[in-house]
Amino acid sequence: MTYLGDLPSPNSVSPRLPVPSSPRSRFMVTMIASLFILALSSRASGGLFSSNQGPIQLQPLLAGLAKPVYVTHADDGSRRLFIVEQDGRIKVLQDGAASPTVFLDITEKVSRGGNEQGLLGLTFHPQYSTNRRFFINYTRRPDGATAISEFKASPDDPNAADPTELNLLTIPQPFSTHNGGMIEFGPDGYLYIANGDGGLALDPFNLSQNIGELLGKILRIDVDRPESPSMPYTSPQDNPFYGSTPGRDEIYALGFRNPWRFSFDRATGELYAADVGQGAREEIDIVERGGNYGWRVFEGTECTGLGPAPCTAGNYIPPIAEYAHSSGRCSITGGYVYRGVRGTLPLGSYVYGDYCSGEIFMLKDGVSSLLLPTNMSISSFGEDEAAELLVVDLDGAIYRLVSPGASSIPRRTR
Ligand SMILES: [Ca+2]
Ligand SMILES: [Ca+2]
Repeated sequence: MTYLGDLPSPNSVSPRLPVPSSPRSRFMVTMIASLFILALSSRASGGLFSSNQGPIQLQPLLAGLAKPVYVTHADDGSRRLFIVEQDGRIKVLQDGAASPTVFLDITEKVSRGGNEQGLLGLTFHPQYSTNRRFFINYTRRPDGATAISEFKASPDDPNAADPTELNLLTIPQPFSTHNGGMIEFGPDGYLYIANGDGGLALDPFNLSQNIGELLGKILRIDVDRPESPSMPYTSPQDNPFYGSTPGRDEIYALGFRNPWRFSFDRATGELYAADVGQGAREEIDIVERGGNYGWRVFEGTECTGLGPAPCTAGNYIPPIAEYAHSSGRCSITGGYVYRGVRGTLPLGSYVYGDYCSGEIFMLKDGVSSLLLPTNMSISSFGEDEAAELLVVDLDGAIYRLVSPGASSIPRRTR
């Protein structure tokens, strides 16, 4: 079965497939939602999407999860996957296993007010296989502040974490929304942290443009060179506001509203951040050290009228791609540049989605195309160790992106 014949006209693209009642039939719908040629008109898409073709499918990997918001791997050769559940659990899935087990449970520490608080991010140290260090980003009880903390895997059991927490950084949050959440090591070995603007509409305190604040920023810290026992990290000296330069030392780039998900291109090292917009524009940024990405002066390339007049675009780095709130689209979920070896997608294409519409998109050579419509609430994408892509449905499931015509699973060589 294909949905090709069921497609509405390009001007009335339905953002979601019909949602069947049972989980099983819902699985079926997403499984069979294979790629088709869909030339979205400029009216429907804001002129940002073109057509694309080639088979791509969702292959169910896990179901029955509780609000999963992320999936990643430890890059330790185990081929395990680690799933983050928003309430405060990390689960580990052995290679080939049917169900995961609990790796860490900090639900009693996690504030879950509103939709956007919770355990939001996880990353493993580049030398995890020898030092067992991993890092999380969560909103803490009781005040909802963002906590960046380090844990270690148990020395006795690689599938259980030692519950001892080392807090690195605490960032007060004025409101419950726009907590960012991503945390990931860059190719430079530093830890990058995404922070939203603190919440409410239109950044009421103008925090994203304030270099004295950590909100509305992407931070970069060095977790291998603690400053002191009470200050377990330092800021790299080439951070833009390091030392006597006015501004917080931890800032790497500024002007973000809610950069929920970012990733590094494994081949080029480029940092792709997807910044969730207010009411008009969703955007993808290539983030450079010291760059100002515009919020709240600009939402995408639109002047908000809130910044210094006139709105001077030259002072800010524009997104490499953006789209309007239309056809049910309202919140971008950043993904990954595909660098796998199975030929699932064109090498170098950036895969992302929209949480509200359920659509999965691909950005290639500056052109965005619709890869796959789904009925998911796409909370995140992820990579396995071999750089194949995963999709996370907040409603409880994780899928692999697969191409039926692509090569079979290669054995990893290390
Ligand atoms: Ca400084
Ligand atoms: Ca921007």
